[in-house]
Amino acid sequence: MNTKPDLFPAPPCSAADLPIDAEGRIYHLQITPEQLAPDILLVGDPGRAEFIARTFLHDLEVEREHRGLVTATGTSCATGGRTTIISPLRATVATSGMGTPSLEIVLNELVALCEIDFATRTPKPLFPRLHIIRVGTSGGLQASTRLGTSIITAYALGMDNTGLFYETPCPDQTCARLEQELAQVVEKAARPDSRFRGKIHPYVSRAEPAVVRALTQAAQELGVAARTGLTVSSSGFFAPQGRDISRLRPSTPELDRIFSEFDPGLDGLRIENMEMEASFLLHFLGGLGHWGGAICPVIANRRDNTFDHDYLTAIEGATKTALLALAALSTR
Ligand code: R1P
Repeated sequence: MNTKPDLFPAPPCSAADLPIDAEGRIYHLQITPEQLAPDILLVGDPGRAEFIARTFLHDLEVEREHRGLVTATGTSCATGGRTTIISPLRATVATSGMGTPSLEIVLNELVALCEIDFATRTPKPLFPRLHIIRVGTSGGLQASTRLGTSIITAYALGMDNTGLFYETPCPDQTCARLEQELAQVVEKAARPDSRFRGKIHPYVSRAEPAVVRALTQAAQELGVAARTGLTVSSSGFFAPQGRDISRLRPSTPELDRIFSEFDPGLDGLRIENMEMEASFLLHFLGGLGHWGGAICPVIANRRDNTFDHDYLTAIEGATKTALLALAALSTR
């Protein structure tokens, strides 16, 4: 893959812009370019990354932990499921941490490991396309969604502002239309006296359609309960997701209800879930020509106020689905 031939030759990245240690490892993830596989599972929780590495990968080439970020590369040979056995897939599992600020660090480093020649600190003329699927937890926004159902993201609505720092063209007309409509919805939802009314500007990103198809097919093959829909990525867990537990008033209350009632006008697709990372993942990867997707089981339903503390089975199902999808997408 070579996405930017017109920008060559590019100047080397400085040591301050791209910190690399004496062993040739990138600063936060502490792995070398050779230790990254182009097929990647990305999870928020470092414990989940360790669990996936232990349970689904063998012949580990590397397993690092630095600043709460776990990164491991190994081989996945079977997704389990009913009858589906896949041929060995070299895969990396990495942690994003919680929220887009941490994810922004991790994604930039994953892409740099893929695209930059660490010896010269300049872009490689050729590099493989990355396939990165987020396996996360989320809150369901539709009352009909049972706890444990995996939501496959078609579009993400970015209520964070991390994506606004990266210029990318709108991937399609749907993104452009939704951005306009959501700006009005969010402004209207703000308290009339809020000093922040009109200052929250959502951006909309699209999952790579081939990844959505691969995840949907994999879930069907494995018998994993899944729904496709839109995902709201919030800038926090409490007020940004409509929760009101502190003594400060939320500037924009009831965002969970407002998003659950919004009709995106997409053949019956609804806003299905809320989490904190899909927006930037899809925005950043889409702009670079890498492929991104997200599958996030619903562990709380915000419409009927239920919560499932025991969501490991749902995470296992989503992980197997993501690995099977990666195997189908892989250009090995
Ligand atoms: C909040 O509890 C965290 O859980 C969700 C949110 O996006 C946020 O990161 O995802 P993970 O379970 O992948 O961390």
